[in-house]
Amino acid sequence: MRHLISVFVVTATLAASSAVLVACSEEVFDSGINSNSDVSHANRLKDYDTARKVFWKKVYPQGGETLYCGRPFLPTAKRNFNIEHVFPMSWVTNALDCGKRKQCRAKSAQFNKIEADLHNLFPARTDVNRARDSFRFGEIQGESRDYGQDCDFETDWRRRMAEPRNEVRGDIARAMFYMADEYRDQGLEIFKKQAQLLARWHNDDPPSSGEVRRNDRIEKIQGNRNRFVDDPGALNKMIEQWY
Ligand SMILES: [Ca+2]
Repeated sequence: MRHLISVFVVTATLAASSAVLVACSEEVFDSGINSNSDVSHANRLKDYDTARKVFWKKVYPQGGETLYCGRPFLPTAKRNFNIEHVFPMSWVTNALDCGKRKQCRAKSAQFNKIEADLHNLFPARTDVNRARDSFRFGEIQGESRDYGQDCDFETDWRRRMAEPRNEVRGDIARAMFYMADEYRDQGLEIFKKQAQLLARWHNDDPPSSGEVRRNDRIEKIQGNRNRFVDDPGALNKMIEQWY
């Protein structure tokens, strides 16, 4: 009998201490992400492969719509869709001076981290993603609708420019400035003319509730937020300082 009791006590103690451990680690996670950027960096995804795996399942668990065309998709059906890096990866390889994308993946941990940042990733139609290429954003005369009548997206190959629909211009601006701000030390930047346009888009298209929910979900995964979604004024202040 005595033996049985001690086994029970040991088991109960173990169960209690692991419960405490779980509670503690959750608390550390929750309080760390808002107050300490070092802690948030510890949660960053290590590479794009890792990001791709969580992107559809955890950032868009109920499906959503593609960035440029606004085409709805269900969580189960993702044919013809892939993931767009709004801040182009070729701008990042240039800034880091690490060679082509493949070479950068092979030799730069920093590149891999930047490439995996979920705040910069959006669902896109594969063909439209390819068409955007690494063009800057701009406003293009006319409505040629080259990607279908239901897709308000235009490109200008000669001027290497892409024009997204009105509803996501602010979302795009905030993602672009998030990247330039977050990785400023690595040399990421937005040229003045592009920044002026994006600043206007940011103010014309303020953060929506969907954008805030996306921010929440990404915070749970990689531990940091796009602060411009929470505080649109902070972006205007930063732009005044930078340019
Ligand atoms: Ca919007």
